[in-house]
Order: sequence, then structure tokens, then C-alpha cells
Amino acid sequence: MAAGVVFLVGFLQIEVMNKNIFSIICFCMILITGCAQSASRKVVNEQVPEAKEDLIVIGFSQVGAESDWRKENSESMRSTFTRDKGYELIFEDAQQKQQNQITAIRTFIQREVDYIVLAPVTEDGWDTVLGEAKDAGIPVIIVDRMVNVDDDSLFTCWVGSDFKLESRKACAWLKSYLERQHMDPGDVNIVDIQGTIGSSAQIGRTTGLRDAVIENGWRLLDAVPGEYTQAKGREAAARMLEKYDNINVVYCENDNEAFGAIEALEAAGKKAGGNIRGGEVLVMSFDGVSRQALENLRNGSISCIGECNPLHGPRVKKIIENLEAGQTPDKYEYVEEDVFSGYERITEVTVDGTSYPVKIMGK
Ligand code: GZL
Repeated sequence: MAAGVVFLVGFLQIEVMNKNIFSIICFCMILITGCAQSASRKVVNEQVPEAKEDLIVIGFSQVGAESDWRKENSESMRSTFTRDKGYELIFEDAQQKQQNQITAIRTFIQREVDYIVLAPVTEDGWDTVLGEAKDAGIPVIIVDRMVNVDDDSLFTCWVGSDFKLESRKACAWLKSYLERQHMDPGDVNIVDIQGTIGSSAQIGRTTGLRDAVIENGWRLLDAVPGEYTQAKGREAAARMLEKYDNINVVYCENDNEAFGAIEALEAAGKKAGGNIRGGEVLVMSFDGVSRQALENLRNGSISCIGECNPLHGPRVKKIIENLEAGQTPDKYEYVEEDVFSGYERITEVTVDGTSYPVKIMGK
């Protein structure tokens, strides 16, 4: 037993024999305080991060937290780049403002991070700040949406979705469904609740619908921004329902907008569903990441969802591991995605001769 402890125990024995209660209380107080201090020192020591040089430091500029998809995407990055796996993740939420992302990137450059990961809110306006990152010798990985730059050496590589293909698959499903309902194409009246204007996802999903409208002879009544949020989706759909009395398809560019559109339909005394001939309004969307989206597919209030996979953390980690090993990653990495529906009779769609499975979400 350490000498110090022997002393303390001996002191305590004497005090107990002399029945000096006050001394015993004081002694116990000192003991408790001392232990607590040593424990807190110990806890602080345990919390002290390893030496910075051991960690790969990543500066991640995220769009915001506008949708379920975005939250899943952020969680994928946070759970992938942890200290115990050898990373320090500096996570900056831009609240859907490009200027905040530009500021974040400049901060990452000042902090001399090892990698910059950017999920760009919109495609344009990145040449200058990505040029600064390049001059600083910091590799930039673009995730999710694309950047539109004059010199593609301003970023090392990109990983994300083919948004136009997502739309073409969803519209192929719509075509197949409408044919089964024996709908005359000229009677199909669609409104498009768009995503953040200027983002790759919005550009791809809007363009895909417009092409399908022309190919199939449908009518596109209007296209209005819904900014990928439930609140804006509800407002946009409500405005459309006031403006048009013949809408039978609401094409939402993400699930949260669709949740809002369903609220607007119900508020207008209409029903979201696939029985268009019976007066229901068919709602379709993109993402398919939340429990609510799955439930809406099961109860038929959303008829079809173009999958958009948010789990980019492991993909970015693989890219960084390759770069650390001196390898050159593919410049563009597209994520495989399907179509989800609750309607059992359509089990695949074909786009440009390629067949894609439709995942049926059982009741
Ligand atoms: C798509 C992504 C979009 C999602 C929305 O990859 O950029 O942004 O579809 C999200 O839910 O807000």
C-alpha cells in the first residue's frame, strides 16, 4: 500500500479512536475532493485528442439540413469520419447559402486541412474559391450535386447521383402507370414542385420531366420552386391548386416537398392517390430515405419515388484512402439507384434500352 495511503488510513484510525467526528468529516471531504480532482484530470486527459499529426483533417461544407435526405447524408459523413478511424471532421452547415460555403472553404484553407469535401448548394459560382484551394495544394472532393467550373482540375473528383436518369426512370414508371389506367396523354395535367433552383438535382429532375412531357404528349401546367422543404412544398402545391382545377399529377423533386403537397391536397379537399380517373391526384417524388416516405408508398399517397442514395460517407472515405495511397480516383463516380413504388404490377422500367428494377414496398 503506498506510504501516503498508509498515512491517511493511520490518521483516520487515530481520529476514529479519539472520536473526533469533525476531523473525520474534514478528512472525508478532502478525500472526496482529491479523488474527484484526480478523476477529472484523468477524464480531461482521456478527452485530450491525439496529436493532430496522427489524424487526417477533413473540412466538409454541407448544404444545410433542409430535408430528410440531407440529414442522412450528414449522418453518413459524421459516422464515417471519426477520430477512432483516424480522421478529424470539421463540419460546416451552410444553411443553404453559397456564401457560407465559400467562407467555410476559405476557413478550411487557413486551417490547412488535408482535404476539402464540398456538397455544393448550386452549380455555379465556385471557380474563384476552388482556385484558392488549388493554389493552397488542398484536394477538393465534390459530393452529391455538381459544380459547373471552366477548369475541372479545380476539383479532384465527384461522387453523386445521375439526377436526370433518376427522373427518366420515374417518368418511365409514370408512363407505364398511366397506360395501365388507360389515360389519354392529353388528359395528363402535371405540376412540377422543383428543388433548389440551380442545383444539379433540380436541373436534372426538371429536365427529365420536361423531356418526358414532350415524348409522351402530357401537359406540364406549371413549375414552381419548393426548395426541397416540406413547408415550401406545401405552399407551392397550395398555390397550384388555387390556380389550376385540373391537376392530376404532382411531381415533387424530393420527398419532403411531397409530404407538403399531400397536406395541401388534403386541405383543398382532394386525395393523394393513384385512382386518377376517380378524381385522386397522383403524387410522385425523389429520395426514399425516410420512414414516412416508405409509409406513404405503402398507403398509396405517394405512388412512385425515384431513389436518391445519401450514403456518401463510405464512398468519400474510399476516395481519400486511394488518394493517401497515391492512387488516382475516377473523376466521376455515379451511384446505383432504383425506383420504389407500392403498386405491385410495375416491376421494372426501361430507359434507353436498359431495364431497371422497381422495388415494391409491400403493405
Ligand atoms: C440529391 C440532393 C437533394 C435531395 C433533397 O442528391 O442534392 O437535396 O434530393 C436534398 O432531399 O435536399
